Amino acid sequence: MIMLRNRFSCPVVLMTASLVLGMLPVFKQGTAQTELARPTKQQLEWQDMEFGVFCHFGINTFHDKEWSDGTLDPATFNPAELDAGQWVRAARDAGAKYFMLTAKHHDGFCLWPTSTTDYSVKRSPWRHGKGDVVREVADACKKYGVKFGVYLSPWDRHEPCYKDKEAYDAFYKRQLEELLTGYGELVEVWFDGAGSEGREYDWPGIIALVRKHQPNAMIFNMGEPTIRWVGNENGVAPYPCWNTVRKDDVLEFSRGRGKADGEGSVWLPAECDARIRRNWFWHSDDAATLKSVDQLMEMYYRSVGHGCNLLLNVGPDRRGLFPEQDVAGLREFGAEIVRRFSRSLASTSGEGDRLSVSFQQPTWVDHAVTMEAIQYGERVRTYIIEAVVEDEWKTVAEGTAIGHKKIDRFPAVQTKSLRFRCLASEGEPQIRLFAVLYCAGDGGAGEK
Ligand code: FUL
Repeated sequence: MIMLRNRFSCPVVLMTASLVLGMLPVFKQGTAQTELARPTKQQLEWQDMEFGVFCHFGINTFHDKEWSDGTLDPATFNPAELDAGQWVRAARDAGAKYFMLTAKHHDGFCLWPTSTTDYSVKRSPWRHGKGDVVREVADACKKYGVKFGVYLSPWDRHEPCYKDKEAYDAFYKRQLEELLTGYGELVEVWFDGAGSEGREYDWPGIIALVRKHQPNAMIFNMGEPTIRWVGNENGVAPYPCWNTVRKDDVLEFSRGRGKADGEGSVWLPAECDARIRRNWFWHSDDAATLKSVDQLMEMYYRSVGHGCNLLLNVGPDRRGLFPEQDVAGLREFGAEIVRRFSRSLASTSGEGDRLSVSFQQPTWVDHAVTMEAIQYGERVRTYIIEAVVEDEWKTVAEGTAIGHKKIDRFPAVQTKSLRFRCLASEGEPQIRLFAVLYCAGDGGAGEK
């Protein structure tokens, strides 16, 4: 360990081979003077998870469909080998910290034995009509230490009362309440806007239920959201992807509009949803579309690496299992994240606009991971990362937003010193982590 001082006389500890993932330094500086928007404790915890697995499963799985109209026969739902443990283990082994299940998609078919409709697992041959997929996934998540959340489509193409706004609002809230009260702690509730264009639901009533039964759950994108949709389904966040939005914009993100500019008063971090294959639900003919580890890593750089959460979908097949090749793909992806990011060459943290790390010997470096202590707001507005090359400071990366995390990759340099310099900020920068790494093998070409 080497002790240094930055220009604010904060002691800086250099930990060789310290962990970037997992063992983050706890940052304890508490001198915020500005009135920037700040995350809640729940948002902070949610952002720290970074990576989750989305799971689209239901009646569509048995018909090679993405959207069905609510008329498919429940008798066709029969995932005879269903093993939720296999799904959740695959997610956990890839490093996912949360698991989101489609309890009901737009077709209205419920994966739990709801009392609200018989268009559910109750009328299927699976486990003789006595099964509950939501329960099995919730239990598996508990067993494997992965947080659990549900997707409940507001748009319902089966339910006859859908055309009667009041009746359907009451119906939907009963469904939601069953999920909110029956399956332990939920990390997130996904309200999908698709199909609901122009339709108003009883959002005050819906949100009140979430707050009452699951006060810690994140609310995705509708009603009174606490997290927002990133605006595409490719697992890619634009850069910069600021965490704050203006009050008037909070509901615009579900309409594919909305602008996050760093000046807003509402903390509303983004989640990037994406598919490991071409489709959300499993299809018999799309195995060849499984994304490669390189494609998934690109996604990772542009989601987690831009300070957002990545929610990567895997669809269980008709057996009720994640297909073996998807499990292998997830495993490879997780292993590559660990290979590139689990060990930094040097790292530091602290307050102020300059942080440095040094080596005794010239060392190859091609990545930097920088995190703000966002409990104090998103302060950094412009920064550069420099390395000493041939006795001169040379800029190797530059950016605007950092927020929860920014991953910078750059052509490898051999250097004895690197520094982070904040060129513009709102208040004093509070840096939770500045780590440098050598990941050779990623192409080393910097952000494409
Ligand atoms: C969209 C839906 O229409 C897709 O089927 C999928 O569920 C995706 C996550 O959200 O809005």
